[in-house]
Formats: sequence, structure tokens, C-alpha cells
Amino acid sequence: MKIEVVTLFPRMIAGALEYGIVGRALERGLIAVGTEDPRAHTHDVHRTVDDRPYGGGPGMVMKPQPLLAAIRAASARLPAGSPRICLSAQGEPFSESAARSLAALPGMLLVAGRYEGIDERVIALGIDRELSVGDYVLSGGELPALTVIDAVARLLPGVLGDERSSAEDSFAQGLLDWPHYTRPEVFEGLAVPPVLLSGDHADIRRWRIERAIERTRRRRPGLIAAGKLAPEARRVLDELLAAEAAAEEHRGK
Ligand code: 4GO
Repeated sequence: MKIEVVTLFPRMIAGALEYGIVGRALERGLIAVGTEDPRAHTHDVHRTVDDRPYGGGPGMVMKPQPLLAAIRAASARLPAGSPRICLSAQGEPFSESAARSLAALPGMLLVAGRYEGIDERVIALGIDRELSVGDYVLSGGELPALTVIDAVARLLPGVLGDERSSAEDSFAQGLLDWPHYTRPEVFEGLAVPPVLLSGDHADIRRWRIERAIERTRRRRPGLIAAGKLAPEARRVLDELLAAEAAAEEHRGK
């Protein structure tokens, strides 16, 4: 997959992508990430990329001409069918399912704004969709762009090692993750749950899904209400609910 990022801080993107699974995916050519700096598209001696907001108020706005020129230059390096995406707190929520849709595409352009935001006409002329990584304001779109790149890259074929598959992730089940343990068996008085030492893979799988459901119900009930559970998780949840109803009945309601 070919990715382009429009940013005033290209080294922030390049630097963050050197590490871990995404770093290896880049080395192996499974993804390629380019950057385009709007400052390279200015024509004044001060290389101005921002200006004062019409209507007044504090802060500055990214001026349209250098930003749109950078978007067009970066777009020209991407395959047809690559969406131009702006990261902003006003965007639609980014999610694992949004990452899955993007991972099916040949490329994407990510626009990372700075200052108070970008001139709305750039969105009208050069952006296909706006995404938000969460309900909070950041000082730039670079970290959200890196978040999208990371979440998408690990879904691409070959990016995770043989022994790991994103299909095994709890989010593939529509759930929060289950708890993880490694050696030693007892750490500061806390033991690893015995089922994980049993070697019974069906029991272990069942335990993990149950723990994931338990956490998700407590911390993120909306994820379950949204009815997006994978069939395996749905089955386990239905059994848990039936067991709870039976226990309730037994206690005389
Ligand atoms: C994205 C960008 C938050 C998000 C941003 C988010 N803040 N929640 N700030 O995904 C334009 C200027 C947007 C700073 C940028």
C-alpha cells in the first residue's frame, strides 16, 4: 500500500515509522510512505503557511494555496482510488472497521493540519473524507495520521509475523482485549490463571473470549450493544447471558 502524508513536520512521520512492526513493513516494501511539506509550495520569502482567521479570534489558520498544492503534488504519486483523508476532531470516528476498509485500498493520502485548523475550502476542493481518532483536540494531525497508518499497516498481508494474525485479535471479535501473562507463573504473589497452563486450547480460547466479554461489558457496553460481535463471541455471550438468567431464576428472581 502506498501512503502519502501532507505535513509541516515530515520528520515526525519518518521518525515514528522507523520502529517495530511498521518499521519492518517499510523495510520489506509492504508499505511505502511519502511526505509532502506545504512549505515547499509557498512563494513568499517568509514561506508563509498560516494566516489570521476571518471573523477574528485567537490562533492562525493554514492558508489554502500551499496546502492544496501539497495535497495535489502528493495525490499525483498515489494510485487511482486512493482517498484523500484529513485528520480532525470533527471527522467521523476512526475504528478497526474503518482501518479494515482502508487496508483494502491501493493507497491513501493523509492530511495533518496544524494551528487552529485548515481553511474550509481546502476540504471542499481537496479532501474526500475527515477522520477523527478520538474525542479530544490535538495540536496537529500528525499523531492521528500515524495512528491510522499503524492500524492499517498491521492488517495488510505479511505485515504481522507468521505466528501472529490480526484475525486473532480481540477486536476482530468486536471486543476489548483479554488479559495477557508471561513468566514467571507467580509474580509478587499473583498467579497466572491455571487454565492458561492447562494446554487445552479450546478451554483457553473460551476463557479468553469470556474475559474479553466481561471487560467489554464493564468498560465499553456500547461495543456490545452495537451488535458487531463476531459469531464466536456472540455464541459465548449468549451462553453467559443464559447462565446468568438461569442463576437469577434459581435465586427466585
Ligand atoms: C485530529 C487533529 C484532533 C484530531 C487534531 C483527532 N486534533 N481527534 N488537530 O483525530 C487541525 C489543526 C487539526 C490541529 C489538528
